[in-house]
Amino acid sequence: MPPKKKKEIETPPLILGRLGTSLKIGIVGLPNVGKSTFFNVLTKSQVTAENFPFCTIDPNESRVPVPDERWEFLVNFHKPASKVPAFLSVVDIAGLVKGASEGQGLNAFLSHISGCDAIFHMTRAFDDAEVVHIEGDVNPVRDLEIIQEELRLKDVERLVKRLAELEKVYTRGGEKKYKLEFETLTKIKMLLVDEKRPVRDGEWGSKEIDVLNDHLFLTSKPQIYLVNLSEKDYVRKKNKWLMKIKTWVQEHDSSAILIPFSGAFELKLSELGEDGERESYLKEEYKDAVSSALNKIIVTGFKALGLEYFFTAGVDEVKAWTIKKGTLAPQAAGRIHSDFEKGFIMAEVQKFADFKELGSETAVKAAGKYRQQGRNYIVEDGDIIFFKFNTPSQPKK
Ligand SMILES: Nc1nc2c(ncn2[C@@H]2O[C@H](COP(=O)(O)OP(=O)(O)O)[C@@H](O)[C@H]2O)c(=O)[nH]1
Ligand SMILES: [Mg+2]
Repeated sequence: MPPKKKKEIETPPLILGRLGTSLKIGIVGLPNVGKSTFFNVLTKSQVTAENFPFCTIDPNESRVPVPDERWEFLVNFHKPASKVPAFLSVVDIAGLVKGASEGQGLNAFLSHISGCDAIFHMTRAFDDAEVVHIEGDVNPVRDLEIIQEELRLKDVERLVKRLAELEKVYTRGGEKKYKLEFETLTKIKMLLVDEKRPVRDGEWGSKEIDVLNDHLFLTSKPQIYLVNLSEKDYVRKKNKWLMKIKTWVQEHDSSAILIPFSGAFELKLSELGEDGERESYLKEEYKDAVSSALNKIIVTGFKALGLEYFFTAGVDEVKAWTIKKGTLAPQAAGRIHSDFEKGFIMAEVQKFADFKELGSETAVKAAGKYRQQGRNYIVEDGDIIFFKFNTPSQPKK
């Protein structure tokens, strides 16, 4: 058999951040803002609800199922033997204190953040005399500044060190190989050091993104701002800091999402039983006007990692397969098995909305909406896919 000709495949646009799909989001903030409480609630409520034994990776890291009505629908439809949702990996990072970037406090904080691909930046807007505030009083805007500055200083430290190394290489005639890195880092230096702004504020070409992805600066990581309110404030949707925090985020991270929540309220909900206790509490206490913010937080975190998923669905299994946004069909198939990618023939795709509306695969086919897609198809979030492939041992027909 002659070797198969490799067809040119379009490469998806470069994305800022780590490759692959095993990405994590870390909870970052000052001590005593409610990070561990939130982490435990997330882990507990989501994990015990579905009983996925493999969720807890270590005491500080957990895989939390990503809630999705489409997945629920498919599970209810097929009643499969095995059901696997998508997961968000969340890391509870110990509180960052002022001076951490200088090695005061623990540098481990920062290396843990380095290991994460996005950040839940948690800030405390609840008053509680019982809970000591590390800076003396509640002031979430100041706290945002403190964390932001520590992250920036850590980036500066790393940047300056690397630039010094590059300068040495330069004097030994290594200009060519390191030109792009040197120029990109010099540009970053202007931003980080001269303008005191985060890396995410820069505009980067695809070659520069290549360099950035070798360094993965802390201030280039997407952040979601979680504002921890008292139950009372969360319920009445009012808090004197909220507007100020919004303004700060607007000015410092304009495309970022801010989510108010209440650790105390979520904790209370998580302690209520599964069998309707939670629902009746919300109904009796709040006439269903208030609900948990956890689902929104998980989904937003997952998206911030640049991840999405497609489904495979049948009576054996309904499963969400996590991919990077912009993944081509053969690589998506490769998530299931490498043979699927090597022997890729086509992806048979149904849109979830069509499946739900029309009620069955047969109906989707009859409506002409069951599509056969080739190697250049970019998989979309929520696609229901059946891959056709040649197994390597099978002679090609
Ligand atoms: N009033 C109130 N206390 C909270 C809340 N979340 C956490 N705490 C308390 O604040 C303290 C520190 O919480 P923890 O989650 O360990 O904070 P971390 O240091 O950011 O991980 C504990 O005593 C918690 O019980 C909250 O939403 N409201
Ligand atoms: Mg903690």
